[in-house]
Amino acid sequence: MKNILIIGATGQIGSELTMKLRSIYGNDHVVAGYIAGAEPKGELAESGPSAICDVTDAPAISEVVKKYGIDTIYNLAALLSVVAERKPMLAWKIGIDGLWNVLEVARENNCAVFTPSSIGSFGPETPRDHTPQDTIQRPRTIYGVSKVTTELLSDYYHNKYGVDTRSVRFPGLISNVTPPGGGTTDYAVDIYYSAVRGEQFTCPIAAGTYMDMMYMPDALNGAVQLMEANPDRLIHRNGFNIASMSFDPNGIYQMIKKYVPDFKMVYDVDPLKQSIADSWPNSLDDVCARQEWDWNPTYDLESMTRDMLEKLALRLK
Ligand code: AKB
Repeated sequence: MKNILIIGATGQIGSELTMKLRSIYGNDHVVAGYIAGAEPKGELAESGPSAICDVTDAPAISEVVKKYGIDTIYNLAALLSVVAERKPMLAWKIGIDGLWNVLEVARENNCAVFTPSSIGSFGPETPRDHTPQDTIQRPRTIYGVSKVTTELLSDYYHNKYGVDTRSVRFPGLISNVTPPGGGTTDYAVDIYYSAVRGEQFTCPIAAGTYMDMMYMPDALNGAVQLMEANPDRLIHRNGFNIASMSFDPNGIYQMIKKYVPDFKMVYDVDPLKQSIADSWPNSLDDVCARQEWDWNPTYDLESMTRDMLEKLALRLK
């Protein structure tokens, strides 16, 4: 049985991933790591162990790993793209100094490590459509620079020290549980809240801007499936392109309108978000993930929209 530590367990991905991992490996085997001020609440707090575990504090990570006999770390601590652009040094401190801490503790304690990369690891010189697995990565954002570094440093620890590092390049993640904070793709979550509340949505991204997106259940399955994958089949490690849908603001708006006919959207483009979105690919080619570890997402825009509207309507009632 695995013993897992999630760093960033109360964030957008962590809050759902912790519960999923507990349902697979047992509640007592999954420790929710959090920072002061972001304590787990409700089911997350009650269903299993939790511990203060700041990614910038190497001794604290080491202590938790030893105390719980951890063999696998999901390192989810990061600032998203827009907020990182406003606080570049903090983004680096959390994303890269933090990653060094995690990788060193993993090396000393023989842990496997999952650290997400992103579509943000690509830049304007990258082929925009069906972006290949191995291609130009010259991002213009600090978020992207830190994600490319994450991939390289994780590969370095695997090649040099044999640490079992693995990662995926997540697209914009859409979930009805914990909202994202400070990402370029957040509009694709916020739009559902407006639709369910009966409010007009003001879109910060221009029509015609395509980005890869994914429903959270597929993203969580991908992370767990990759960490369970047979290492002999892995040609790549950090990080795999994964994809399930690509749309622009009008595409998601029209899909929501099919179920909420009175829904209205206007545009008020945010220059920072737009410039980031313009530097990212339209859609990734995920053939390597499909071949090397059987990646196979289940949601498309329509099935995700039906589920988001249903779940949010129940929660916001
Ligand atoms: C962001 O928009 O910053 C993230 C991402 C695509 O990595 N959701």
